[in-house]
Amino acid sequence: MNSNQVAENGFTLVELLVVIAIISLLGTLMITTFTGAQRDAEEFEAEAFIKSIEATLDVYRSDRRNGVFPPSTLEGFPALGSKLPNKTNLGIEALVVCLSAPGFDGLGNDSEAFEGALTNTDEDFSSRRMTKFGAKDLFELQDPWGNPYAYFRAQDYGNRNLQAYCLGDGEIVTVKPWVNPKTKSPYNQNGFQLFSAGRDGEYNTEDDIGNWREQ
Ligand SMILES: [Ca+2]
Ligand SMILES: [Ca+2]
Ligand SMILES: [Ca+2]
Repeated sequence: MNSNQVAENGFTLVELLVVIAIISLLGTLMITTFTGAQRDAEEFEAEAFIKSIEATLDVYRSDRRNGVFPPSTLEGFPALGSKLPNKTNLGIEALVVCLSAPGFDGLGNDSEAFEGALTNTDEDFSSRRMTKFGAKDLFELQDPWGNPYAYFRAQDYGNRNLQAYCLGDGEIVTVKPWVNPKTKSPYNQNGFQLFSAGRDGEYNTEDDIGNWREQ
């Protein structure tokens, strides 16, 4: 085979290998770009959701009937009746009860997203209906990966009884308020922490998404 024949026959073996290598590289790049975009979409969704709940909590606190952010425990809610709540998800359950109480309508345009995020991973109920959703479930709000958002009001940062959470798959794990490494104190001393366990489904790890700003 001389060089003229090669030109007439089109690709040599080396050229073919180069083409295959380029095609596989492009494929890898496309897959990487796609999974990267998906990750960003879910993280963006969690960030946006936390911001909308933050705004609602500000409305809740400024309502003269409340004056404070919702507690992160269900102690003292009369509608629980004689039935004691179980020990998991208490913070986010108290938040849902407060924001979906029949007398509070501060969710406005966000109520659809709020209702879409309702779940009950630990499958518990109150004696009487405590929310406007027509069920006695003690609901949580779930993140884009199916796990409850964790909620701690600043007054409850030191309360270890509020640290048990039930993941979407039923596993019970420990959740702690995030500590600012510079001040050694929990973030948001005058407010609350609301955060997602992030993509890894574990609380208090690097990929968590929360409502504090690194300083
Ligand atoms: Ca519970
Ligand atoms: Ca529950
Ligand atoms: Ca995490």
